[in-house]
Amino acid sequence: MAGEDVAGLGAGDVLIAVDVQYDFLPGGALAVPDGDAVIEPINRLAQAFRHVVMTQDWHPAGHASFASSHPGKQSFEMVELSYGPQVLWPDHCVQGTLGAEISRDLHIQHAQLLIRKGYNPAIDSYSGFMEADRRTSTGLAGYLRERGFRRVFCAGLATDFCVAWTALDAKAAGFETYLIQDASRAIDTNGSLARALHDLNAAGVRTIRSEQLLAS
Ligand code: VGL
Ligand code: ZN
Repeated sequence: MAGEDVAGLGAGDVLIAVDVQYDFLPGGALAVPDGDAVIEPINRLAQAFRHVVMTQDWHPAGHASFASSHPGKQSFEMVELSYGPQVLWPDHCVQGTLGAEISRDLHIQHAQLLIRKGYNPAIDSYSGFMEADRRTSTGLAGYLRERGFRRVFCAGLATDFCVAWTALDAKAAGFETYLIQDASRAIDTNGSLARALHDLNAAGVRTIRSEQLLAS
């Protein structure tokens, strides 16, 4: 279904390409099913945006979100950390490793800012705006506000974690916010995708498709 058109893109709009990194792509440490399917649509979308920002999951070795940091625990289990429940992940996006690099197949030479997140050893950060303690800011909201953007469009990996949390925080920061579904792919563990879509909808983040932005 085409869906309704979203009013034409302009100077007040920014695309956030979330975590298109080798560890989330096929063969990576935390490969998102069909993850490489986001690359072509994001490349196409990026050409329609004057302004593009990227995020990069960027963990120190031994990060608190890694199952390997919790003896006896397995990936995708939950633990309780100081700030609340945390899903445990395979080691991924370790600073300086190939898996942490943004895919070279992403062609967005005009990207203007790269926000790294998850670098605090004890706190995860799915969102590009706010760490999982829900207090520590990355500075992204202030940056986008100072740039004068009004609408934020999110796409990338993974729909149900970093893309959703980034979109929810963009909306909470006062931006009109969209999640571009065909340019995103989900991990979908323990009902996480359904929950994320529910939360996005409840928060007033609009889920759209690339066609609604791109002239056919
Ligand atoms: C992500 C799990 C752990 C993501 C990052 O980019 O969605 N998911 N770290
Ligand atoms: Zn991570």
